[in-house]
Amino acid sequence: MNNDRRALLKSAAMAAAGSMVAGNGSLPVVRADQAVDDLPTGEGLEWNKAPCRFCGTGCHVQVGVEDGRVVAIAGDKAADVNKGLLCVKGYHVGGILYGKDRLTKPLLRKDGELTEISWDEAIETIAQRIFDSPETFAFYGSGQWTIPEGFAAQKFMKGGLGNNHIDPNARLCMASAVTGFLATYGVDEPAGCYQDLDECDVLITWGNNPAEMHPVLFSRVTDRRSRGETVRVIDIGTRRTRTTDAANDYLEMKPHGDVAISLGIMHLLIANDNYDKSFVEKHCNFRGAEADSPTLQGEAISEEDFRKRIAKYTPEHVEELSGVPADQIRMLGELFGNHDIRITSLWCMGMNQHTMGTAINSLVHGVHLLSGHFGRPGDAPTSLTGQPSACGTVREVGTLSHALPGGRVVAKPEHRQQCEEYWNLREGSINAVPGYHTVKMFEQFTKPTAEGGDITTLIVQVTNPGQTLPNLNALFNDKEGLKDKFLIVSDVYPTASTQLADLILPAALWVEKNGMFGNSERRTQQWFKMVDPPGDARDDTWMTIAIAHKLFEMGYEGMQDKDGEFIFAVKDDDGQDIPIWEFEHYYDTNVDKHLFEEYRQFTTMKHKNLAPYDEYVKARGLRWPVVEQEDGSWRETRFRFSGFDDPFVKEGEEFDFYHSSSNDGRAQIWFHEYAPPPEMPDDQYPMWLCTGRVLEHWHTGTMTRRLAPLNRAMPTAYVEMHSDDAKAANIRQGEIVTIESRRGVCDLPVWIDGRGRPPRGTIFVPFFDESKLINNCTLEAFDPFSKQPDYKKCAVRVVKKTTVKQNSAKDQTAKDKTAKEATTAHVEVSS
Ligand SMILES: Nc1nc2c(c(=O)[nH]1)N[C@H]1C(S)=C(S)[C@@H](COP(=O)(O)OP(=O)(O)OC[C@H]3O[C@@H](n4cnc5c(=O)[nH]c(N)nc54)[C@H](O)[C@@H]3O)O[C@H]1N2
Ligand SMILES: Nc1nc2c(c(=O)[nH]1)N[C@H]1C(S)=C(S)[C@@H](COP(=O)(O)OP(=O)(O)OC[C@H]3O[C@@H](n4cnc5c(=O)[nH]c(N)nc54)[C@H](O)[C@@H]3O)O[C@H]1N2
Ligand code: SF4
Ligand SMILES: [Mo]
Repeated sequence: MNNDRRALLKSAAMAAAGSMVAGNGSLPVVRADQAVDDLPTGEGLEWNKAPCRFCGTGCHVQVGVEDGRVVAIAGDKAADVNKGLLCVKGYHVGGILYGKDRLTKPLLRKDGELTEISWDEAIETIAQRIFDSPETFAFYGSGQWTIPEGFAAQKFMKGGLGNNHIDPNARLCMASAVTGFLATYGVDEPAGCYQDLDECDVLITWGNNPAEMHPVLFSRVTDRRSRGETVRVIDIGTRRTRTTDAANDYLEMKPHGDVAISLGIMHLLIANDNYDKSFVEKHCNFRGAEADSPTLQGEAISEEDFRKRIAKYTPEHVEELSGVPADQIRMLGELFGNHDIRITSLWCMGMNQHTMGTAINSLVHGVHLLSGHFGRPGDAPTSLTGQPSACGTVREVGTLSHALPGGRVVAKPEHRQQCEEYWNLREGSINAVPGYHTVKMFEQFTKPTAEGGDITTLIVQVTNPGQTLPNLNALFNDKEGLKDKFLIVSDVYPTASTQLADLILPAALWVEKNGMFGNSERRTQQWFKMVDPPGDARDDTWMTIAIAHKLFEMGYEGMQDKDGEFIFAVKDDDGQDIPIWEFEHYYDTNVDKHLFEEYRQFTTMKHKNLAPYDEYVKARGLRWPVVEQEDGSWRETRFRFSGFDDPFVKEGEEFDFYHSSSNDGRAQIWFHEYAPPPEMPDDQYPMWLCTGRVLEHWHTGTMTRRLAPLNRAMPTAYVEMHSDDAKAANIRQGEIVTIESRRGVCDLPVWIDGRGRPPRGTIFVPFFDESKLINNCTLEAFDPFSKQPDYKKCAVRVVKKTTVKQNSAKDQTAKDKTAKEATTAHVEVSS
């Protein structure tokens, strides 16, 4: 590729960023093929495929590498997910490798100062702490782990240490989606796929904002309009967003209004007798929560009982609970009652970060089942994943504290036994008691040991809890000063988490290593290492294996299998160990491939069958279940449980919920009673606080804030406010105000009539800005089944800065920390 073309490609991406930030409703998508119609090689430039590092959409990019550096990014036209399109983050993804302050050396805190140490010392320090107290060690991981990274951590903890204290940030993200799927279908993950968006007549977004959070996916819908197709978008939310701008209808609800709305739709389907009787008779049961100690399975209830319970959710009652006018509820009821159209529902954090998360997920599935809007292309209840591999790594590999690979759980003896067999471990190696979920893990870590805080060493990989846990003052900042607690953080940049770390491990990032991700539509994707990591940065999988091997050398029994072999042993053709625990030899073989082939065995029990590694090398991802055909080729599945596409549906059946929790091939239509949010505005804290994201930044901004165009486009967090609320409090545009909750404070500039527009009584704050930690204020209350906390609603007050008084010493610490971080937050580099 000559320099002109490269410049053109780059300027197209810049222009894209520019046009994006100008906002005014334009869609955050540019076409790769407007910049490049082919991707020439030669002159040392080589292209290779990789999934984008960012969101769960799972776009594929083509990465151009020259002289050992990533120099260009293009959308991948061969990829079914994005067909050559990328959003601004995707176009700039290559630049994330080149921030000036990449971590390049292990750093140990000695007398308060971070000091460079060797990898040997780092690995030894960690292994010794684990050796001394294996049961008080915990692993906090990520939906941004690659599949092999998660699998290695899982095997190390649950297989090697017999310790189930491993949980990922996806607990904060997808846990309620998982419990919703389990409660409804007996097995996790969506039945439909992205093709539903090409075929639906109506798209309902339930409190999510795909125009900014899944931009390329959302453009599949808006593009249809520009082709002259009709698709009606109905946005239900607690604030107006860019998705609202693209919607035909906007239904503004109160927090938890979604529960009432879904009950209201089901009420109408029954009352108007236009639910899908044949689908329900053949394929569904009714389910309700037990009166005492409810479980995820619940209990069977009769249709009659369901009708009685739902009777009170009339459109008028739903209006009272949700704030959405009764007529709009009737409109939704009529749409779902119409079997001639196809309806797809999408949701994400609004429904998952919810203390009724399991309930609302089940209810929306129930709306689709009861109305029969299920399992035909375009008719789908679809939970979107946020992170690039929350599905592939967390849900499928099972890196949650209660889970084992392939849909197994630690509590079931036969599941433990199967894993012990696949891993060739001694019987009884795997602990039957679930470990700590995320909130509990950090509670136990930040509580003094003498007071029962029984997690003393915590390793964090590919996540930034110092910024993203709820109620940071309690769950993270309390670690300060606890001498016997040891925090290890593996990251690529200095972060809010490395601030309190005792040991920092520099990690390889994205195409600096081999990897695999699994996206929102069950699609498993693979990429190869393309460039070297900077300095001494190393792969996260290598770190886990090196710690395991150190323990093996120290004689820790769990690191040997039944035959005395190292649990991560890889042999060469002569049966000799390849010393993959030594980084010089880590790429002597493809460790990812070994781990993936081992993992693949686990996936058939729940019919999440994966193909051999080499099939993913060839493809732009394959959607499981992937089964081998008679001719030896591998076939993916688009529509699960539907007889026309799913190979596991019984011959001749139209639908088959083959992992039904009632063991009869049926899905469960749940009834749950509406309940209000756990904390509501009152006299003292009169406003709702909602938190979330913006298009330009990825979560805590560690990567995107180091990309000059993105950082310039969105340089600071802010608080979105309604102009009448601002007027009433005499607050001006841009003025700095203090947000106070019962848990902490955060100072932010005010944005009136900004990109998102909350109604009166609600404010919204994005959490990407390390210098403005809104999670000082958020609530850690969680759903009883999923243990996922609710970041979407709590009670706050907005105080003009001049009148604020410090109300506790802890708030002062938090503010000091914030001030300190401000100096590291605005690192700008050019990509
Ligand atoms: N640009 C960008 N894209 C991303 C990410 C990113 O950081 N940046 N992160 C990715 C990840 S991990 C995730 S999880 C997704 C998140 O994607 P989304 O869920 O789409 O986005 P959020 O901004 O977290 O959600 C904010 C919305 O929650 C809704 N909400 C508030 N209360 C309620 C309620 O009671 N019920 C319902 N139903 N809705 C409510 C509000 O309407 C509000 O607009 O984005 C993914 N994509
Ligand atoms: N207020 C509020 N808080 C929230 C949410 C919300 O809606 N509101 N949403 C929650 C949700 S849904 C999510 S998913 C979480 C996300 O929360 P986090 O996962 O904590 O946020 P990230 O910024 O994605 O953190 C990833 C970290 O990994 C580093 N990193 C990147 N690549 C690598 C790698 O290859 N190896 C290693 N070792 N490190 C790497 C990045 O620099 C970054 O520091 O936030 C949760 N917190
Ligand atoms: S939509 Fe998501 S996966 Fe696609 S380019 Fe944008 S950030 Fe990457
Ligand atoms: Mo997430």
